[in-house]
Amino acid sequence: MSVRSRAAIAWEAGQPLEIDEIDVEGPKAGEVLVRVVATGLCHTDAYTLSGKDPEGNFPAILGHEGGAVVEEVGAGVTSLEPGDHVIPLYTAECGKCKFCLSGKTNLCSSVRATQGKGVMPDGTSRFSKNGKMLHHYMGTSTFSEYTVVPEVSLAKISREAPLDKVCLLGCGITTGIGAVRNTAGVEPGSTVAVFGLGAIGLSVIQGAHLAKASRVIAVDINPDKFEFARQMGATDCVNPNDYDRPFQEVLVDMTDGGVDYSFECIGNVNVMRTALECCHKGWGESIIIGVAGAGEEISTRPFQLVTGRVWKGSAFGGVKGRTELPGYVESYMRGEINIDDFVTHTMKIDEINHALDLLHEGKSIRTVLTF
Ligand code: NAD
Ligand code: AHE
Ligand code: ZN
Repeated sequence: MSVRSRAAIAWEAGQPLEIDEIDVEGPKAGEVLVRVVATGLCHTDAYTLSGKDPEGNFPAILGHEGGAVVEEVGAGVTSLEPGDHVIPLYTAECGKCKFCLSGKTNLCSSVRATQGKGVMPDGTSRFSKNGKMLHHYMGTSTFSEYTVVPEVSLAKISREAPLDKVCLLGCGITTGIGAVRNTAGVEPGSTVAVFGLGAIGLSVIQGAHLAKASRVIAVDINPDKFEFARQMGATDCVNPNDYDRPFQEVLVDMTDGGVDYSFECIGNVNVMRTALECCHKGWGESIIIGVAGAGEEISTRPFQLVTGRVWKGSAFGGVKGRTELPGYVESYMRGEINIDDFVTHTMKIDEINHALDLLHEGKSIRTVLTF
């Protein structure tokens, strides 16, 4: 049986989303139908809509930062039941694949190949509009009130947690804090530089502050972001446009030879180079979080690596969603993680194109959309 669902449809790259009703088919074996209560809008949604994502499939239902309630489970689903509160995961956790069993990564291969093609694991879509197939996105598609998600892509969380806040743990906040803890392993007393002060960079700052970094240098070309960065724990705020020499030199001079850790949270390959080269000789590590467009590549002099700097990347902060996300929710409930201040705007899904404008204009950190 199918349900009618209010959704934001991405018909083609570079066009505004259309708000309309779509048809959502019920869950097949191993799948779960959920009602999305709230969803954040992440820069990655805008990136895919722009047409720069090599995995962008159109038409599609975008969205990957949701808080939801289970409506119906498909055959064979044992870990969830109707009424459970969940966060959809774009990084699944099956617990059985080579990746999950490696103990070395949070990446899971169980549904990733079909997820990238915009379909469910059986190769088909549950979404349609007037009989025309619509693609899924990142295995989550939270810009539809009803969405179908593989069981392995749902983290069950406390029913007490406000879904219009903890939805941001579905991407932005977990990604930033997780990158500090899991990918970099920032130690107390470390020096840190954070490039890009959106929800991701600000969450890195929050994570670095919680990890007791001694110095957290926040970098952005939009100085309006600095006040919130300070609130999250930044000790210095710097705008590269205020300098007329290579910015890595500025940071190296500021930090007696370079930072211990840097994080690129923009998706700009030139900034990625700067972020690597501002790291301390011998041990500095640079973590790439930002997502770059199709065909873009990073470069540096290999000597930067020969002399001990390390280049790494981080997906979903290295967090294993089903195992660890419930703990992040509990941490928020205990007041240890700030989510509330990241929600700068709330609106109905009907206004999502306005939310996209605010993100592009640098006027929002996160807009939370409800149905
Ligand atoms: P955002 O648009 O809210 O923030 C980006 C910030 O970068 C803005 O404040 C902007 O002013 C700043 N910026 C832009 N160009 C700059 C430059 N040249 N120098 C300094 N600052 C600059 O985005 P967001 O939602 O925080 O996402 C940030 C990036 O992280 C995006 O590329 C997104 O796709 C990516 N992302 C990756 C993961 C992951 O798991 N790897 C998860 C979420 C988001
Ligand atoms: N599809 C793109 C890459 C997009 C990408 O890197 N996604 C990040 C998450 S961004 C969330 O806001 C990620 O975790 N990737 C790991 C994965 O398995 O997708 C491309 O270049 O093809
Ligand atoms: Zn995201």
